[in-house]
Amino acid sequence: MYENIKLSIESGIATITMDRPQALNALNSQTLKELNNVIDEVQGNDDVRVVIITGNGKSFVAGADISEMKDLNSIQGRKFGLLGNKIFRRLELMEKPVIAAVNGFALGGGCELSMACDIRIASSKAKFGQPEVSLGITPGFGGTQRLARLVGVGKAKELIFTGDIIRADEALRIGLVNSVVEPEELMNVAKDMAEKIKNNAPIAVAYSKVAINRGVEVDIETGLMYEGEVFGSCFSTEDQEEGMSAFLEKREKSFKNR
Ligand code: CO8
Repeated sequence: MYENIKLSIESGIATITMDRPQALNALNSQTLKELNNVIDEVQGNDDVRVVIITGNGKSFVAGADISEMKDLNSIQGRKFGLLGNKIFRRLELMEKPVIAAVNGFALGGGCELSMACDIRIASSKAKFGQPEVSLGITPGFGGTQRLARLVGVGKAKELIFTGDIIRADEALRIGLVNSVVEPEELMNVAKDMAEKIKNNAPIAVAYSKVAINRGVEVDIETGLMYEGEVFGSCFSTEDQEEGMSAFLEKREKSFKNR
Protein backbone atom coordinates (compact mmCIF):
# COMPACT_ATOMS: atom_id res chain seq x y z
CA MET A 1 0.00 0.00 0.00
CA TYR A 2 2.89 2.35 0.78
CA GLU A 3 6.06 2.43 -1.31
CA ASN A 4 8.41 4.37 0.93
CA ILE A 5 6.91 3.78 4.35
CA LYS A 6 6.18 0.67 6.38
CA LEU A 7 3.43 0.63 8.96
CA SER A 8 3.03 -2.00 11.63
CA ILE A 9 0.46 -1.94 14.38
CA GLU A 10 0.98 -4.16 17.37
CA SER A 11 -0.94 -4.07 20.63
CA GLY A 12 -1.88 -0.43 20.35
CA ILE A 13 1.49 0.86 19.15
CA ALA A 14 1.84 1.94 15.53
CA THR A 15 5.39 1.93 14.17
CA ILE A 16 5.93 4.03 11.05
CA THR A 17 9.24 3.19 9.39
CA MET A 18 10.58 5.58 6.77
CA ASP A 19 11.70 3.09 4.17
CA ARG A 20 13.55 4.52 1.21
CA PRO A 21 17.04 3.46 2.24
CA GLN A 22 18.55 3.84 -1.24
CA ALA A 23 18.14 7.62 -0.73
CA LEU A 24 18.70 7.53 3.04
CA ASN A 25 14.91 7.93 3.45
CA ALA A 26 14.97 11.41 1.88
CA LEU A 27 11.53 12.96 1.66
CA ASN A 28 10.31 13.25 -1.90
CA SER A 29 6.71 14.25 -2.69
CA GLN A 30 5.65 10.63 -2.88
CA THR A 31 7.01 9.92 0.62
CA LEU A 32 5.41 13.08 2.00
CA LYS A 33 2.04 12.10 0.55
CA GLU A 34 2.42 8.62 2.01
CA LEU A 35 3.27 10.14 5.38
CA ASN A 36 0.11 12.21 5.16
CA ASN A 37 -1.93 9.08 4.42
CA VAL A 38 -0.29 7.08 7.16
CA ILE A 39 -1.13 9.86 9.64
CA ASP A 40 -4.78 9.53 8.56
CA GLU A 41 -4.59 5.79 8.99
CA VAL A 42 -3.16 5.80 12.51
CA GLN A 43 -5.26 8.76 13.60
CA GLY A 44 -8.42 7.01 12.43
CA ASN A 45 -7.56 3.68 14.05
CA ASP A 46 -9.02 3.60 17.57
CA ASP A 47 -6.78 0.70 18.52
CA VAL A 48 -3.68 2.87 18.08
CA ARG A 49 -2.71 4.65 21.28
CA VAL A 50 0.88 5.65 20.61
CA VAL A 51 2.90 6.18 17.42
CA ILE A 52 6.62 5.60 16.90
CA ILE A 53 8.46 6.95 13.84
CA THR A 54 11.83 5.54 12.86
CA GLY A 55 13.93 4.95 9.75
CA ASN A 56 15.19 1.89 7.93
CA GLY A 57 18.97 1.62 7.53
CA LYS A 58 21.62 4.10 8.60
CA SER A 59 19.36 7.09 8.31
CA PHE A 60 16.26 8.36 10.07
CA VAL A 61 15.60 10.84 7.27
CA ALA A 62 18.47 12.61 5.47
CA GLY A 63 16.29 15.57 4.56
CA ALA A 64 14.00 16.62 1.79
CA ASP A 65 14.92 15.04 -1.53
CA ILE A 66 17.61 17.25 -3.04
CA SER A 67 17.28 15.77 -6.53
CA GLU A 68 13.57 16.59 -6.55
CA MET A 69 14.12 20.10 -5.18
CA LYS A 70 17.02 21.06 -7.42
CA ASP A 71 15.00 22.36 -10.38
CA LEU A 72 12.01 23.76 -8.55
CA ASN A 73 11.02 27.35 -9.28
CA SER A 74 9.94 29.64 -6.49
CA ILE A 75 6.25 28.73 -6.74
CA GLN A 76 7.01 25.02 -6.78
CA GLY A 77 9.51 25.42 -3.94
CA ARG A 78 6.91 27.19 -1.84
CA LYS A 79 4.37 24.51 -2.64
CA PHE A 80 6.82 21.76 -1.65
CA GLY A 81 7.66 23.58 1.58
CA LEU A 82 3.98 24.06 2.40
CA LEU A 83 3.25 20.40 1.73
CA GLY A 84 5.88 19.28 4.24
CA ASN A 85 4.91 21.96 6.72
CA LYS A 86 1.24 21.02 6.59
CA ILE A 87 1.98 17.34 7.12
CA PHE A 88 4.43 17.91 9.97
CA ARG A 89 1.94 20.21 11.65
CA ARG A 90 -0.73 17.50 11.37
CA LEU A 91 1.67 15.13 13.07
CA GLU A 92 2.39 17.65 15.79
CA LEU A 93 -1.30 18.28 16.43
CA MET A 94 -2.34 14.65 16.19
CA GLU A 95 -4.17 13.58 19.32
CA LYS A 96 -1.98 10.52 19.80
CA PRO A 97 1.50 10.88 21.24
CA VAL A 98 4.30 10.43 18.71
CA ILE A 99 7.81 9.27 19.62
CA ALA A 100 10.66 9.71 17.15
CA ALA A 101 13.13 6.82 17.48
CA VAL A 102 16.02 8.48 15.67
CA ASN A 103 18.25 5.69 14.39
CA GLY A 104 20.70 7.63 12.20
CA PHE A 105 20.94 10.79 10.11
CA ALA A 106 18.25 13.33 10.98
CA LEU A 107 19.24 16.17 8.69
CA GLY A 108 17.24 19.05 7.30
CA GLY A 109 13.69 17.76 6.82
CA GLY A 110 14.67 14.72 8.91
CA CYS A 111 15.61 16.82 11.92
CA GLU A 112 12.41 18.78 11.27
CA LEU A 113 10.36 15.58 11.19
CA SER A 114 11.82 14.51 14.54
CA MET A 115 11.01 17.94 16.00
CA ALA A 116 7.37 17.64 14.91
CA CYS A 117 7.17 14.53 17.10
CA ASP A 118 6.40 14.85 20.80
CA ILE A 119 9.44 13.02 22.15
CA ARG A 120 12.82 12.19 20.57
CA ILE A 121 14.87 9.17 21.59
CA ALA A 122 18.17 8.97 19.74
CA SER A 123 20.50 6.10 18.99
CA SER A 124 24.08 6.96 19.94
CA LYS A 125 24.74 6.75 16.19
CA ALA A 126 22.18 9.43 15.30
CA LYS A 127 23.32 12.74 13.84
CA PHE A 128 21.32 15.93 13.72
CA GLY A 129 21.61 19.09 11.71
CA GLN A 130 19.93 21.71 9.56
CA PRO A 131 22.40 21.98 6.63
CA GLU A 132 20.00 23.80 4.29
CA VAL A 133 22.01 27.00 3.97
CA SER A 134 24.84 24.93 2.48
CA LEU A 135 22.40 24.13 -0.34
CA GLY A 136 21.29 27.71 -0.81
CA ILE A 137 17.94 27.37 0.96
CA THR A 138 16.53 27.91 4.44
CA PRO A 139 14.97 25.16 6.51
CA GLY A 140 11.49 24.78 5.06
CA PHE A 141 9.62 22.18 7.08
CA GLY A 142 9.48 24.12 10.34
CA GLY A 143 13.17 24.08 11.34
CA THR A 144 13.50 27.81 11.93
CA GLN A 145 10.54 27.69 14.30
CA ARG A 146 10.73 24.38 16.15
CA LEU A 147 14.51 24.30 16.63
CA ALA A 148 14.49 27.75 18.24
CA ARG A 149 11.64 26.70 20.51
CA LEU A 150 13.42 23.49 21.55
CA VAL A 151 17.03 24.60 22.01
CA GLY A 152 16.74 28.40 22.26
CA VAL A 153 17.26 31.13 19.71
CA GLY A 154 21.06 31.39 20.00
CA LYS A 155 21.78 27.69 19.55
CA ALA A 156 19.21 27.40 16.74
CA LYS A 157 20.85 30.27 14.90
CA GLU A 158 24.28 28.70 15.37
CA LEU A 159 23.12 25.32 14.04
CA ILE A 160 21.20 26.79 11.11
CA PHE A 161 23.81 29.40 10.10
CA THR A 162 26.75 26.95 10.28
CA GLY A 163 24.88 23.87 9.05
CA ASP A 164 26.90 21.92 11.62
CA ILE A 165 26.01 18.29 12.05
CA ILE A 166 26.00 17.27 15.69
CA ARG A 167 26.20 13.91 17.39
CA ALA A 168 23.48 12.46 19.58
CA ASP A 169 25.29 13.33 22.85
CA GLU A 170 25.48 16.99 21.82
CA ALA A 171 21.81 16.88 20.79
CA LEU A 172 21.04 15.62 24.28
CA ARG A 173 23.17 18.31 25.92
CA ILE A 174 21.31 21.12 24.14
CA GLY A 175 17.88 19.61 24.74
CA LEU A 176 17.14 18.59 21.18
CA VAL A 177 16.55 14.97 22.22
CA ASN A 178 15.10 13.43 25.37
CA SER A 179 17.60 10.60 25.68
CA VAL A 180 20.37 8.71 23.92
CA VAL A 181 20.54 4.92 23.93
CA GLU A 182 22.63 2.19 22.33
CA PRO A 183 21.51 1.48 18.73
CA GLU A 184 20.38 -2.07 19.51
CA GLU A 185 18.26 -0.76 22.40
CA LEU A 186 16.56 2.04 20.47
CA MET A 187 13.33 0.32 19.50
CA ASN A 188 13.01 -1.44 22.87
CA VAL A 189 13.37 1.83 24.73
CA ALA A 190 10.88 3.56 22.41
CA LYS A 191 8.41 0.69 22.80
CA ASP A 192 8.81 0.62 26.59
CA MET A 193 8.01 4.31 26.70
CA ALA A 194 5.07 3.79 24.34
CA GLU A 195 3.80 1.01 26.66
CA LYS A 196 3.98 3.30 29.69
CA ILE A 197 2.06 6.02 27.85
CA LYS A 198 -0.42 3.46 26.53
CA ASN A 199 -1.27 2.33 30.06
CA ASN A 200 -2.46 5.81 30.97
CA ALA A 201 -5.84 7.32 30.15
CA PRO A 202 -5.72 8.14 26.41
CA ILE A 203 -7.99 11.17 26.60
CA ALA A 204 -5.98 12.64 29.47
CA VAL A 205 -2.77 12.09 27.49
CA ALA A 206 -4.31 13.70 24.39
CA TYR A 207 -5.62 16.67 26.40
CA SER A 208 -2.22 17.12 28.04
CA LYS A 209 -0.65 17.25 24.58
CA VAL A 210 -3.14 19.91 23.46
CA ALA A 211 -2.54 22.01 26.58
CA ILE A 212 1.25 21.81 26.24
CA ASN A 213 1.22 22.53 22.48
CA ARG A 214 -1.11 25.49 22.85
CA GLY A 215 0.42 26.72 26.06
CA VAL A 216 3.96 27.14 24.75
CA GLU A 217 2.65 29.55 22.09
CA VAL A 218 0.88 31.93 24.46
CA ASP A 219 1.34 33.84 27.72
CA ILE A 220 1.07 31.80 30.92
CA GLU A 221 -2.37 33.17 31.88
CA THR A 222 -3.84 31.98 28.59
CA GLY A 223 -1.93 28.71 28.89
CA LEU A 224 -3.33 28.11 32.35
CA MET A 225 -6.81 28.77 30.97
CA TYR A 226 -6.26 26.02 28.38
CA GLU A 227 -5.10 23.74 31.16
CA GLY A 228 -8.21 24.57 33.18
CA GLU A 229 -10.40 23.72 30.21
CA VAL A 230 -8.86 20.33 29.50
CA PHE A 231 -8.63 19.52 33.22
CA GLY A 232 -12.35 20.21 33.62
CA SER A 233 -13.19 18.18 30.51
CA CYS A 234 -11.49 15.12 31.98
CA PHE A 235 -14.26 14.96 34.57
CA SER A 236 -16.77 14.15 31.86
CA THR A 237 -14.82 11.02 30.83
CA GLU A 238 -15.40 7.48 32.05
CA ASP A 239 -11.66 7.08 32.34
CA GLN A 240 -11.44 9.72 35.09
CA GLU A 241 -14.03 7.79 37.06
CA GLU A 242 -12.17 4.53 36.36
CA GLY A 243 -8.70 5.92 37.16
CA MET A 244 -9.74 7.35 40.53
CA SER A 245 -12.00 4.41 41.50
CA ALA A 246 -9.30 1.89 40.66
CA PHE A 247 -6.79 3.83 42.74
CA LEU A 248 -9.10 3.96 45.77
CA GLU A 249 -10.15 0.33 45.35
CA LYS A 250 -6.49 -0.68 44.98
CA ARG A 251 -7.07 -2.53 41.71
CA GLU A 252 -5.68 -2.43 38.18
CA LYS A 253 -7.05 0.34 35.97
CA SER A 254 -8.84 -0.49 32.79
CA PHE A 255 -9.09 2.60 30.62
CA LYS A 256 -11.63 2.60 27.80
CA ASN A 257 -10.67 5.77 25.90
CA ARG A 258 -14.06 7.21 26.77
N1 CO8 B 1 18.09 13.93 -1.02
C1 CO8 B 1 18.25 13.06 -2.05
N2 CO8 B 1 19.13 12.04 -2.01
C2 CO8 B 1 19.86 11.90 -0.88
C3 CO8 B 1 19.73 12.75 0.22
C4 CO8 B 1 18.78 13.81 0.13
N3 CO8 B 1 18.56 14.67 1.14
N4 CO8 B 1 20.60 12.36 1.17
C5 CO8 B 1 21.24 11.28 0.68
N5 CO8 B 1 20.79 11.00 -0.55
C6 CO8 B 1 21.23 9.92 -1.44
C7 CO8 B 1 22.60 10.19 -2.02
O1 CO8 B 1 22.50 11.05 -3.13
C8 CO8 B 1 23.05 8.81 -2.37
O2 CO8 B 1 22.43 8.44 -3.57
P1 CO8 B 1 23.27 7.61 -4.70
O3 CO8 B 1 23.64 6.33 -4.01
O4 CO8 B 1 22.28 7.45 -5.79
O5 CO8 B 1 24.45 8.45 -5.01
C9 CO8 B 1 22.45 7.95 -1.26
O6 CO8 B 1 21.40 8.73 -0.68
C10 CO8 B 1 23.45 7.62 -0.18
O7 CO8 B 1 23.99 8.83 0.29
P2 CO8 B 1 25.57 9.11 0.43
O8 CO8 B 1 26.32 8.27 -0.54
O9 CO8 B 1 25.80 10.58 0.38
O10 CO8 B 1 25.82 8.52 1.90
P3 CO8 B 1 26.98 8.94 2.89
O11 CO8 B 1 26.91 7.97 4.02
O12 CO8 B 1 28.27 9.12 2.20
O13 CO8 B 1 26.55 10.41 3.45
C11 CO8 B 1 25.01 12.02 4.35
C12 CO8 B 1 25.42 10.53 4.25
C13 CO8 B 1 26.06 12.79 5.15
C14 CO8 B 1 23.68 12.04 5.12
C15 CO8 B 1 24.85 12.62 2.94
O14 CO8 B 1 24.05 11.75 2.17
C16 CO8 B 1 24.23 13.96 2.92
O15 CO8 B 1 24.88 14.94 3.24
N6 CO8 B 1 22.92 14.05 2.52
C17 CO8 B 1 22.25 15.29 2.37
C18 CO8 B 1 21.89 15.86 3.71
C19 CO8 B 1 21.20 17.20 3.56
O16 CO8 B 1 21.77 18.16 3.10
N7 CO8 B 1 19.93 17.25 3.96
C20 CO8 B 1 19.14 18.45 3.91
C21 CO8 B 1 18.36 18.50 2.65
S1 CO8 B 1 17.49 20.02 2.46
C22 CO8 B 1 16.13 19.86 3.39
O17 CO8 B 1 15.90 18.88 4.04
C23 CO8 B 1 15.22 21.02 3.38
C24 CO8 B 1 13.87 20.73 4.05
C25 CO8 B 1 12.88 21.76 3.73
C26 CO8 B 1 12.54 21.76 2.29
C27 CO8 B 1 11.68 22.89 1.91
C28 CO8 B 1 11.47 22.88 0.42
C29 CO8 B 1 11.17 24.16 -0.15
